[in-house]
Amino acid sequence: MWLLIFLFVSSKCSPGYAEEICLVKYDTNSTLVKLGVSEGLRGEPGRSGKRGPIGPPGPAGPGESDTVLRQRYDAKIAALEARLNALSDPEWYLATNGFRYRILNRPTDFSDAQDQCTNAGGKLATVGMRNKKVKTKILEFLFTDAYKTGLWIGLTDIEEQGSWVWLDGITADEDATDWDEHEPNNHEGREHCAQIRYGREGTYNDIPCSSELYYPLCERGV
Ligand SMILES: [Ca+2]
Repeated sequence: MWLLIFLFVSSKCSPGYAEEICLVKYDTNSTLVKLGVSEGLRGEPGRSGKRGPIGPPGPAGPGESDTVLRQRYDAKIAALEARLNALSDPEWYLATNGFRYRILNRPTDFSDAQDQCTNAGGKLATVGMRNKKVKTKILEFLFTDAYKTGLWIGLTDIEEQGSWVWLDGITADEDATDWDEHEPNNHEGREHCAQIRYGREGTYNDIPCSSELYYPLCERGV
């Protein structure tokens, strides 16, 4: 009997309610009545919930160190300062050694070249001439073929033949001074002032101080 009931219920309920359990009972006439099922069909998925709170910060990544960042900002600040200085004082070139340089436009002799630089607020170049890297940059920027006869710089052996001294009082070490090949040669015994010739990579030549062909290369502090 129970087996028959089971088979009957299964055959009535199973087609539409494959996953559910049918609830049944007998009525007073011993007829099997289906009451329903314990669960309905599965509904549509509900809407997404609200976004959760922001989580705590993660660990520090492999970024640049403070030192590197500081160097980068220092370099940017220096570049900006240089641009501002150039804008505020466009006649003078600000070199990497912190001094300013300018070639004056009138060729003259050594003595007058000194006076011209003084009148312009500087002196014949000395400090920047002792550093080849600095000198190279200065000449790359300023020494055009408009001055191709050459430039006066602040170096002489006027006081004592063969003893070259910069105008700021520093003795020029012969080995460390950037003389051109075979110079200083004191040609005809008359060459006691130093010049830079055009197209000679910034090297020095001694020349008569009275020559009026050269342009003053002036230098002044910031
Ligand atoms: Ca010479």
